[in-house]
Amino acid sequence: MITLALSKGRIFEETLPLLRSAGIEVLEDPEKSRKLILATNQADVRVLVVRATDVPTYVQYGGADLGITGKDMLLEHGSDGLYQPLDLQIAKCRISVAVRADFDYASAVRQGSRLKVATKYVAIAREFFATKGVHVDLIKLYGSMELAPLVGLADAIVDLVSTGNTLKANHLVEVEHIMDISSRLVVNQAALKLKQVPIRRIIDAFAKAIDDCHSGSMDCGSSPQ
Ligand code: PRT
Ligand code: MG
Repeated sequence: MITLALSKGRIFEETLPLLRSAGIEVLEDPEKSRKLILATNQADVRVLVVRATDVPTYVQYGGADLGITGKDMLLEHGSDGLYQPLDLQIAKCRISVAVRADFDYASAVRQGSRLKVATKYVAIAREFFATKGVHVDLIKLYGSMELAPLVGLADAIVDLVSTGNTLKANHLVEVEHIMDISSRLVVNQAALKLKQVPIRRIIDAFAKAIDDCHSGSMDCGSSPQ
């Protein structure tokens, strides 16, 4: 049995065409079903539905053989013991610093002010501001970061941006582009040794599907950005 860990939402949606090109069809829609283990048309392949933040953990400890997770998750939660053979180039976005449109970020940085920064990405934010030599107080949040500057909880946020519509709707502006993010295929090292043939087959099929997407010979849906 080969077990693949996926999160619901954009990663699941954007993984379906890759699975299809590997000959794998997921038999149930995780948005409609309450099942957390989904069967596929291949008797020896199943999909686990887990929280995006938990995908690396499932694969690290062998609860799943493979998983698909954002680079943001790997940087924030670590990637020890994970083999990362492919950048799948799906669920693309960027991680940025944003502030209220009326906050003068450049002069706050120039003056060496201490910034209050709210984020779910504490490790990424700490590293970014340390490299820049900006002193920050980091406030850990678990969602809706965009709210923090609006109510005075923080001067700035570090969050994912794809279309920019969420920032715009909340009168925030992007002031730093920290890095580009996309999703990665991660593989449990022991599983790769024990189930080399079927896992390699999936990796190769995904690699071919990414090439086909880029050459335009396959319709891969629309990925933002
Ligand atoms: O939503 P939930 O709390 O259940 O889980 P999650 O937010 O951890 O997961 P999910 O499924 O939302 O995101 C999973 C992965 O998708 C992330 O780890 C990223 O690698 C990737 N991804 C790509 C994104 C986005 N684009 C994205 N735009 N994840 C989140 N967003 C959010 C962003 O945080 C912001 O709130 O969308 C909003 C901004 O979108 P725009 O289009 O308005 O700019
Ligand atoms: Mg989300």
